[in-house]
Amino acid sequence: MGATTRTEAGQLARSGQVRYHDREVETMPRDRLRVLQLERLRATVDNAYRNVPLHRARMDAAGVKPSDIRTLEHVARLPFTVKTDLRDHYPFGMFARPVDALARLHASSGTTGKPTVVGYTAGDLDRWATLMARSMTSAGARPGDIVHNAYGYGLFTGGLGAHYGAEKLGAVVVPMSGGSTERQIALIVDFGARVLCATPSYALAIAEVAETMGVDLRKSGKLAVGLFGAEPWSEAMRREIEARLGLKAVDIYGLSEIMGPGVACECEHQAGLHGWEDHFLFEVIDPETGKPRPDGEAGELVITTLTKEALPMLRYRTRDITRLTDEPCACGRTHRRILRVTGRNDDMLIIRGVNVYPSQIEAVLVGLPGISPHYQLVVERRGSLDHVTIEVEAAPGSPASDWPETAARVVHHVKSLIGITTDIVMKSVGEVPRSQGKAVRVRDLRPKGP
Ligand code: DLL
Repeated sequence: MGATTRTEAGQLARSGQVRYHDREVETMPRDRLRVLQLERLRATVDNAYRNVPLHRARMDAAGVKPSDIRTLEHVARLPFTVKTDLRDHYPFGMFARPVDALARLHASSGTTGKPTVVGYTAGDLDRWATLMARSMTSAGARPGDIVHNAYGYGLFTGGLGAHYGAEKLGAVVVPMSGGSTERQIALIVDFGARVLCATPSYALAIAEVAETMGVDLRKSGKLAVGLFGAEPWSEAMRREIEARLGLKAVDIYGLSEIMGPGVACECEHQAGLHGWEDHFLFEVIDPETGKPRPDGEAGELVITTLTKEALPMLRYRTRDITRLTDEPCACGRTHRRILRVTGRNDDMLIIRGVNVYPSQIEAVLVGLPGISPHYQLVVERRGSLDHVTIEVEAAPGSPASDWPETAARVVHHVKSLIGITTDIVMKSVGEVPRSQGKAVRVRDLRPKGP
């Protein structure tokens, strides 16, 4: 990553080799960006304090008034907000605007209890579309491109988020949603899509189905750029998808509580995701103590919105584990980068004292001979210890007689690279469920509760 100096980055930026959606904002000197952030932070805190009883009560309890936020560092005086706050104030209790002043609602499906509901004013939607257009441009999409959007449409923010971003960019959107994979492939080829938007696991499923249909998407069709996100994925998976689809796979991050997709996105250098700091304030904290961690250290990402009207969020604990870097990027953008989100705090497995994220196991699996990168981890309690079984598919055409040797190789690699002992169950092609959206990577069979 980035041995580029600020001067080199600036020269590149001025040379016109890089395309920006809004060059002035994207390359704004950091001192000016911080002035803008502080002004917007103060307005956001004011909006939250005045209009959201929960934020007012929490700030009063902490003895903080909006006027106490005089520097960006003072953000650390504000109490955190967590996902259960949204559930506890279901459906509209955290909105800073009356519901009839809003233009749209989205919600998470919520496997347990109530869904989390988020709302947007027309202004919020416009800023979201602009940030998605900015993200798409940074990934390499251009006005006039055909954008095949396979993110799910509906309450999930992926579909409509990418849709309006592509329109704002001046691209031509194909609003596919997930599913009907064969039809998706036919349309990608027939319409000449240059940009594919999907979860990485669904992108891989598209590659696989295309191969079984005898369609080589690297040759037929015009795919050049993929914006993949909504779930953790590894560098190894990126290389696999790029090789099989013949495109540049770019990581895009976001969450509905903060906005949706487009909170951060990689540029064409694929070296971490620029967090759009004119609209969000990013912190990384120690998940145990809640104390801020310096740039470069891994921890939980905490985001404060700076321009949201309907749902201002103060120090939202994302549960996502990542690192921040303000090293200059070769593209000339000055917005700090979030390094790949390795996983969520909630998904972290502690196997005999070793902390493991599913994406780390994925990184080992992808590319090993004899298997396909379709997997699920089954976690069980054996006695007082947690145990992981990796269910992974054999590569198409690999004879069952080879499977024991393949499984032994997987066990060995996982042990030597991650340090945990696992069991492997080899599955035949198609046995591991394919995702059309976010893949289910873990089946947790451990007893619930204390
Ligand atoms: O997944 C928004 C989105 C849609 C992002 C399309 C990117 C592309 P939620 O359903 O609210 O929103 O889920 C948010 O998904 O807290 C992360 O745990 C995870 N996530 C999202 N993007 C990434 C990524 C959308 N690029 C949750 N890498 C977040 C790793 C991601 N995890």
